[in-house]
Amino acid sequence: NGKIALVTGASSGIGAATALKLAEAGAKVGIAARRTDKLEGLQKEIASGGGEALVIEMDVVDPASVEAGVKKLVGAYGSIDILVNNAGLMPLSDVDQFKVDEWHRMVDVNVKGLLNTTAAVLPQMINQHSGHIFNMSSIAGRKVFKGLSVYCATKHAVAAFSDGLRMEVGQKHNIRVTCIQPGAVATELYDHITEPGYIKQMDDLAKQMTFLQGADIGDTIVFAAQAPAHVNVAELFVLPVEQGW
Ligand code: NJP
Repeated sequence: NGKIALVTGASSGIGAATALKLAEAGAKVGIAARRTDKLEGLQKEIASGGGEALVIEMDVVDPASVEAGVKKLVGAYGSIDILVNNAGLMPLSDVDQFKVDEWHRMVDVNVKGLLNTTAAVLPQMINQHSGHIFNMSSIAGRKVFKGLSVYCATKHAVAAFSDGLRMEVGQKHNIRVTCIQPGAVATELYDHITEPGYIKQMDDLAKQMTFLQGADIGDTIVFAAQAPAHVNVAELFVLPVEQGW
């Protein structure tokens, strides 16, 4: 309650649902993404529930865009208590299909984008001597799946970076770091797969189990954010029951 949050990739899926949940819990939320029409819709939805959100047009790949977005949020509300590094994409293909552009895009958004927002927000949290950073890794950050080599590499990188970040800023700067590792969540993530074989595989997976909803992840983020100040929920590994492990 009364916290200021920044959620990247807030225009759909997990990010949008998390922004809603944080706003319901009393945070003022900077909602960042490239599709501002979607963000404006979310802003209205949050306002209709009595909450407050600020639309921030942001391409996480572009450090200048990230800097400007963070400046806008701090200018409006004066601080940032929570950063949810959520923007990401997952186009599936096998390595021998050489979709090099897709590999680069995943590295740019899933890894470099997350580093850009972290670099832009961290000085503010260090000044405040408090903060909470949530990094969106994945079940693909613990295990490798066929068709997901590069995606898994990016999500392993996010998990590794989260552990390092926690070591380096946790005690020194009183900043909590939570690595989130969801299983299958029903979002637009699967709409960007271009390989027919993998489109079918994902459709089949959706028939085999009830996927999580974005709101399920949003609830766990609110849970970790509301933990007492001395508690760092370091990892959230959240799966559909039927996905098993
Ligand atoms: O997917 P989707 P999710 N700059 O497609 C944004 C991870 N995850 O909610 O810019 C800024 O609905 C894009 O916004 P826009 C996954 O890896 C998911 O499922 O307007 N933002 C949109 O809001 C990812 O890290 C599952 O196009 C950029 C958002 O990213 C996170 O959850 C399982 C951007 C993507 O929303 C959210 O994905 C798992 C850019 N350059 C992990 N590029 C799952 N769904 O099953 C994209 O383990 N975005």
